[in-house]
Amino acid sequence: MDLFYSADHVFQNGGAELNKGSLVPCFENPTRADIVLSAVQSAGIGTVQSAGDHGLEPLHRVHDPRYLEFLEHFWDEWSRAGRDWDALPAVCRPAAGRSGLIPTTIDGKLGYFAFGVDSPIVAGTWRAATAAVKVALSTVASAADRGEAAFGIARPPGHHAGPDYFGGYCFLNNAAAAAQDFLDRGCRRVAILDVDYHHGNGTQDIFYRRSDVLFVSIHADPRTAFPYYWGHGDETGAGPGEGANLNLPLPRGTQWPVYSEALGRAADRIARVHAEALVISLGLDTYEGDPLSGFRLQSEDFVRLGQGIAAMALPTAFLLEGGYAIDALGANAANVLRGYLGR
Ligand code: OKP
Ligand code: ZN
Repeated sequence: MDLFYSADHVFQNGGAELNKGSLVPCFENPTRADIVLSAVQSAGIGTVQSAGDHGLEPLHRVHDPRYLEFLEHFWDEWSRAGRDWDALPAVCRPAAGRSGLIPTTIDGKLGYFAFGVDSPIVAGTWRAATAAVKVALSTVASAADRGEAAFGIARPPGHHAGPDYFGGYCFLNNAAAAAQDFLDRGCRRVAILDVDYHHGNGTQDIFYRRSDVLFVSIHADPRTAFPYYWGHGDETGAGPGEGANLNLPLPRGTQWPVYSEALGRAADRIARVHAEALVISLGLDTYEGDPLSGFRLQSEDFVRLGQGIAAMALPTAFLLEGGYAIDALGANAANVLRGYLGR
């Protein structure tokens, strides 16, 4: 299996985030990708390659140009305002607020494009986030060319980033760019299966009105878990996308037997729409030891997850999303891939 990595992920290195009302070191930090890199290397799953440059065209097809413009140039503007510290928005534009009129001051812009205050923008955010997209597109190129699976160690994660917003540690939606790239390479329909503990609200929003991308997500019930305001079972898509969105929320404390039923329902739906390629938003924060989450999957369950995904029998781009139990993160990632490969 081809594995892709970019050393530029280290440039997303925020200092602190708000957790339970106080500032704590960022859970989403550079250690994560390096732990996963060394675990998959020592498990002998495949050779790790540096992400290549495939252009960023698919990114422009899933995000609003004004948002990309903002994110690319934000740090210059922030610096010109005399600030050399991490940028955390103090406000977020509410759904009922006026949209379409972007404020002209830096603080107004920052809140306009944010849906949460948990994701510091730093000097290297654009560099790291675009590197993660390059990882995603390299992963798709391998999966599409070889008709197999490939794994991208994408960091920062992407599934909470929407058409024009960041939050939940996500800035650019790696999985959405990957799905778009499969389409641009000739697939008629692509499925995204998001197995992160948290609902992939950004991915859902990007494809909500489209029928060419099926979005399926297994996640914690949003009544009890971030991102709280998306992810219920009655969000089924809209307009031409009606029926192309499947949310499978599960209760806190969920263990493998219940999880695996949801995985079966996901597999059925993916088979029924005749998807020609699969993107896996591979969050590993469903692990019982995860410090942010509340499911109780064991390390061996990730082997079963990989087996279940292999049974879908599609060219597959696995992309890392969340997972914060640093001690087990590498083993859990390797277990998914081992299960997939039948080892
Ligand atoms: C990102 B991914 C903790 C509060 C929650 C957001 C969680 C983002 C999860 N400070 N912060 O889906 O793993
Ligand atoms: Zn998560």
